[in-house]
Amino acid sequence: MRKFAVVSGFLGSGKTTLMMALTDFYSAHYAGAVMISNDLGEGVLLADHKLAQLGGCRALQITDECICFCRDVLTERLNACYEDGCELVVSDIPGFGVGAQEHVYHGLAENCPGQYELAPFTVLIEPRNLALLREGRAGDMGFILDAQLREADLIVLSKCELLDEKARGDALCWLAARYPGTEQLAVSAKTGEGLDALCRALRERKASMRHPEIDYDADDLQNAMGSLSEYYLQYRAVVCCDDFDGSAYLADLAAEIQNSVRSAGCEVPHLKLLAWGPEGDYGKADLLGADRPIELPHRFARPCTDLGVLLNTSAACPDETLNRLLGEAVRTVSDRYQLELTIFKKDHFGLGE
Ligand SMILES: Nc1nc2c(ncn2[C@@H]2O[C@H](COP(=O)(O)OP(=O)(O)OP(=O)(O)O)[C@@H](O)[C@H]2O)c(=O)[nH]1
Ligand SMILES: [Mg+2]
Repeated sequence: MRKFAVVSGFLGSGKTTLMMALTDFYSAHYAGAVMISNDLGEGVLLADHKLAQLGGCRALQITDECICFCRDVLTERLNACYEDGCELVVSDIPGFGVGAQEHVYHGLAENCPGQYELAPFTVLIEPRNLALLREGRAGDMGFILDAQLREADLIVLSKCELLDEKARGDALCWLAARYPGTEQLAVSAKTGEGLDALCRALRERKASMRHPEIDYDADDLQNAMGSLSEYYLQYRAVVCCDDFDGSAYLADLAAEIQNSVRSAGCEVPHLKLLAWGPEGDYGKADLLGADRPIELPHRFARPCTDLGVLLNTSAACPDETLNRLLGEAVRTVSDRYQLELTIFKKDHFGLGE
């Protein structure tokens, strides 16, 4: 079996965390599975990919291009995975990820007929964004969330442990009525709930190969895309004292960034901070919006003196402003902890420019 699934969904909806849990579960209970992290940025090490590696997952990354537009690279990676004995490959898509049903699924079906079994096109939505969508309070994001869900064969209500049974049932009923022809599942990568049902859906079912009616030139989509900037920073931080708490540093840095982007009137749907020591100990902090609590999904087990750090984000903020704000925040908080920094790679650009 040469199964392939695209996992789409808004920034921060839980795609990477779910793909990690899914590849582990699938490999343990069914057959070999590999995840691909796909994002823009020339020759970079993606935070999502590094996280998957630190978590011990079978993982690959595709950078530089969206998998929508680099079919040769994608098929070369897929073929290598299947030749290596793998049965299922899952990949996310960068940015808002609208259009992969057409570009990736139909592109593969037309150009590589019979080579891959396309699994249901899977779209995640997290409880908070679903509530905003249902209440008509999602603003520009509402168009994107709706367009993503209209591409779906399988809608995954992610982070489902955050909802009680009744709220979960309501959410799934609403999704079923609003997006007819889709299947819905509630899944929590955190607790493992729903993972087996997701594995079975991907293994046993096929993509619908629908042609969703989406106006890719719609002003709402173009405006939202055009307002986004991408920022990437990779550095090494060294500290002389031996009681340095890497997780406290990441949490303080995330808080400093949150304050400065909020003051600048910008929004950061998802900013990832990942740091790791030479022995594989690691910490992660996520900023999921200017007004949401900072998440620390993984903490360092021990103090460390030498760490690699990755900062990746897509933010609704002009490129130069974001570059200045993030640079200042990294300097301010690193000075507070008396860290010596060596920058390895920095990349930033506005998607509308
Ligand atoms: N409570 C809860 N949090 C989760 C769950 N899955 C993911 N998260 C958290 O949600 C945040 C975003 O998760 P990611 O997996 O990085 O989201 P993503 O969709 O890959 O984000 P992008 O790469 O920016 O598009 C992280 O802080 C995760 O720890 C879950 O099942 N439950
Ligand atoms: Mg991700």
